[in-house]
Amino acid sequence: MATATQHVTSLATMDRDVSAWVDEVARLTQPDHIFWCDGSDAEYQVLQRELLAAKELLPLNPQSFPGCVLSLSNPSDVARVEHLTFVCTKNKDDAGPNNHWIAPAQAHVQMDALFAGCMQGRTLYVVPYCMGPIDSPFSRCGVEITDSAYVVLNMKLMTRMGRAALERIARDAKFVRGLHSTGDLNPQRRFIMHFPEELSIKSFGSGYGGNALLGKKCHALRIASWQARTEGWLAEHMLIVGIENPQGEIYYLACAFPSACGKTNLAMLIPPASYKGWKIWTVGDDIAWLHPGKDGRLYAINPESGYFGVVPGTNAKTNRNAYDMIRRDTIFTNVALTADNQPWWEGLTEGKPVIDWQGRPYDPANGPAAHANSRFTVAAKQNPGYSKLADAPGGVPISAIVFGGRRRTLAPLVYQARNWLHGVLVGAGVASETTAAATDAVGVVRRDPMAMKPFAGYNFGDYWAHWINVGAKLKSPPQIFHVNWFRRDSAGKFLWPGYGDNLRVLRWIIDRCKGTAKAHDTAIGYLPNAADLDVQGLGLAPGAIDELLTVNPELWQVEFDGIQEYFAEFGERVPASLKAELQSALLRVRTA
Ligand code: GTP
Ligand code: SPV
Ligand code: MN
Repeated sequence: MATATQHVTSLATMDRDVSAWVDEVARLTQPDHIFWCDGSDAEYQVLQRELLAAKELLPLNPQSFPGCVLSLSNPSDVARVEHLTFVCTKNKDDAGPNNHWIAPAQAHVQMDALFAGCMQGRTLYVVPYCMGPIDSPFSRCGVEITDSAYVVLNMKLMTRMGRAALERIARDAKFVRGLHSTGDLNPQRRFIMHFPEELSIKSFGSGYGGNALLGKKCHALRIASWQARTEGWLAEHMLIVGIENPQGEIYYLACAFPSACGKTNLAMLIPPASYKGWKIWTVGDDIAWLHPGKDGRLYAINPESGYFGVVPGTNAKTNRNAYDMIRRDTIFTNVALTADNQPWWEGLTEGKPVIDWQGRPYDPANGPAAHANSRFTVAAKQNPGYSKLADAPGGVPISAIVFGGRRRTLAPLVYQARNWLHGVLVGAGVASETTAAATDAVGVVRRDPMAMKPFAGYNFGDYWAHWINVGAKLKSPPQIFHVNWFRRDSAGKFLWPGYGDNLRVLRWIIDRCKGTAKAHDTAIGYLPNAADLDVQGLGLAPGAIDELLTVNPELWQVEFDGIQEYFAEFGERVPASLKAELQSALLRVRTA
């Protein structure tokens, strides 16, 4: 059990509102101990040792994976639970058809009944955190109260956590209140509720990822998107990457792809061997907060300071930087083990599993050795490509916004929107095959506007209107694109090699922003001609590039009809200009 009396006296008196809230929560949840987290490395080590001693964490091979540990979660608790996630606004329409909703008063009664006495015999951890660089005007703070030391360790890696955050909270006089308990991990008693009007979150019954690390999806997307609308900025499910060309110019891109659709990999891309002098700088891998700047450009900060990344598929060939980065001081969750206690997952080319992610002797009949949504948690600074501007208070200027999804058919490798409004339509029209990042069925195409279906904290109709308004404030708005790395041939094989070779597509995107790359106009936007993309040395199958760049107007008509039906669910809240843009898009495919 953690005892840290010196923390209690100093941190507990730093902000009266935080202390009062901690007292109130302690009265409700009745913990045996209260532990204020200072965010120090020493504290991290103490908590990790306690979890190892309690066998809640397993040690990994200290020679090959120093400082690394393994967490095996409850098998019923392995991903976000979208059907149990709610946005509780006073007015149901403000949450919109894109969210599950319960009236706030009822939600509080229901959640407080679950929280009553739930921390008896446990420690209540107070986790002050800052989303974004401590000294950035764009950053926003919160406090997570949790009874999970595993959550505390993750929050230490994922956010600026502890004393400095609490000092900022005392200055800001404002913070998001996030209350979390793992409860008894009974899926019948699991809910993640958001109260954007109160800047608060209550999460019970899960210890996993986005359900439990409340700074991430709950705060930095659902609550922040609501705050962003009232304050004139955008909180988005986007990576931020800087691409440096051999001339030393760096262009920053913000890319929104749905969960497990390639953000971390693109943010850490390794250029193909033929791309001498090109460098990639990672600013963020999952979330971007975007602000119109005084110069009329759009600026991005990454509110996080670590990565909670998908493990399967990571190897020395697909992502050398990620592969190297997670060999020390990393928390692995739900991977398998080799005979010599190294972590193992599907896609690794060396080693073999003997224990699976449920702690059983590995048997292929039980399915994959590592869970498909197994994750690494690691400090961003361990990334060899960590951007020098990742901590810049003002963020980085964005040249292009790129939407994408996982589509076996239809969406070409890349296309460019005509202008901001058309780009908003392209984003609102994103659809993608579902993945193991959430508990529902995998591989089903669903509408996922701006990759924000699970994360927008308010009505999508209002959200699209807000996107249009933000664009109107920009003298030099980013160009908007759409990509699809996941198009397949008739045998089900990916047509595009992906990973590092995606730089070939990003290069065209950057050159379009500079005005130096060619394109041709199609019914859905500007596409490169096959000759405009550098595919030298790829050894693509004959005809593959043509297939990757095909636009089939009949199929797109069906797609746009689907978007129209989807928009209808949002009724009057869909901006008239966006509906008109969709009508022009429909007309173009009908006459193509
Ligand atoms: P979240 O953390 O859930 O938001 O996911 P993400 O968008 O960061 O996805 P990530 O980069 O972790 O990739 C998810 C899966 O897609 C992994 O198994 C990757 O190996 C795989 N993947 C990533 N990029 C590509 C690509 O360009 N082509 C192919 N075929 N697979 C990819
Ligand atoms: C996602 O699902 O988009 C993630 C993982 O980034 S989680 O933090 O669990 O939401
Ligand atoms: Mn994500």
